[in-house]
Amino acid sequence: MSVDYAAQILEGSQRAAARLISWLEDEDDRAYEWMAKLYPHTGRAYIVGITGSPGAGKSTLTDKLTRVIRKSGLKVGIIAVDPSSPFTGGALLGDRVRMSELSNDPDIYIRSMATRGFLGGTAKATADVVKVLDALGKDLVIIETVGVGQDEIDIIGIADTTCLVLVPGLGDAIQSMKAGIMEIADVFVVNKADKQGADQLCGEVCSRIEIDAHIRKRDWTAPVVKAVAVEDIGIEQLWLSIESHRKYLLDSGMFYENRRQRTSRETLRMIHGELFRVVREQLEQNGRLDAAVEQLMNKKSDPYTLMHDIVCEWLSISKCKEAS
Ligand SMILES: Nc1nc2c(ncn2[C@@H]2O[C@H](COP(=O)(O)OP(=O)(O)OP(=O)(O)O)[C@@H](O)[C@H]2O)c(=O)[nH]1
Ligand SMILES: [Mg+2]
Repeated sequence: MSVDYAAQILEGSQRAAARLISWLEDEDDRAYEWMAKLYPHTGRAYIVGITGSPGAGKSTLTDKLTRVIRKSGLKVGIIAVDPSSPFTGGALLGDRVRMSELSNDPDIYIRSMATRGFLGGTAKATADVVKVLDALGKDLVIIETVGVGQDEIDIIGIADTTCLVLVPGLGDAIQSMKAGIMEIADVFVVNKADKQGADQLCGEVCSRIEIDAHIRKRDWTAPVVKAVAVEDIGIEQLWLSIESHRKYLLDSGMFYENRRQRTSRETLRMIHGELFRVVREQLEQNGRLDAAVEQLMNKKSDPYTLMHDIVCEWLSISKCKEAS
């Protein structure tokens, strides 16, 4: 008899979850049958994003935060989205947490994911892994990601509460963060507060938040938490801030609204990914892509007309297939 992965995951089998996640990472079609079965059982877990520059202390914070959360009995899933960055000496979250006693706790599940090589996009793969951990019974899923590129910002779009980790001594840290990343933060963490310049950075962040509050009428004012992750300082405060943001979302109705928008984005992203895959496959197989490139290189056509023609051709082909 074949294995019912969905049933096993719903019963809490981490082995079954690991298998399904591997299929998701390999974009193996077998994953989707089980994902479809799990979908009705998802949506329960609260999702926290921890983002920031390479080496800011995200993994250390996640490790310490997880210990605090576990005290309340909540089950935690952790996804470390690793951009395989060569710039930092920071340990992979998986390694860091595995080194600590957290690794013996059966109610914690840790998974690292590389961001390279996903045709369908890292954000989609991450969103799928969140769903698996949710179905596995985790109450809270933490996603650690480096907030540098658009892809990472998309990943953070998956979180209910996004924590942005800043550190003193990186020059004008706020200015250098990619535009848009300040806006998505619900909680700011000034980590490595044992280093010089922490107070100044807190001040800068606070005034930025104040200016922002004037521009965009938001009911939630992002708190700024000062932390020294390696010394376990500020972690309880961080957890309280996350909890109060959660309460704000629930009380204001934003929790539902945000998730509705996320579901809409995810659906569009999936349709986009699948359409692109199918069209591309066909264009490559029937030689149409090569022919188009040839025309463009010889200036026999232009990309605007060609794009229009290809889409129209493709639509009529699918119409014909539908009719036959
Ligand atoms: N002084 C000081 N060092 C810290 C603090 N928090 C973390 N570190 C150190 O900073 C380094 C990077 O920490 P990580 O937790 O791996 O940082 P990260 O943001 O996860 O790094 P990447 O995942 O590589 O981007 C490690 O050597 C930590 O021990 C802190 O509060 N103060
Ligand atoms: Mg890390």
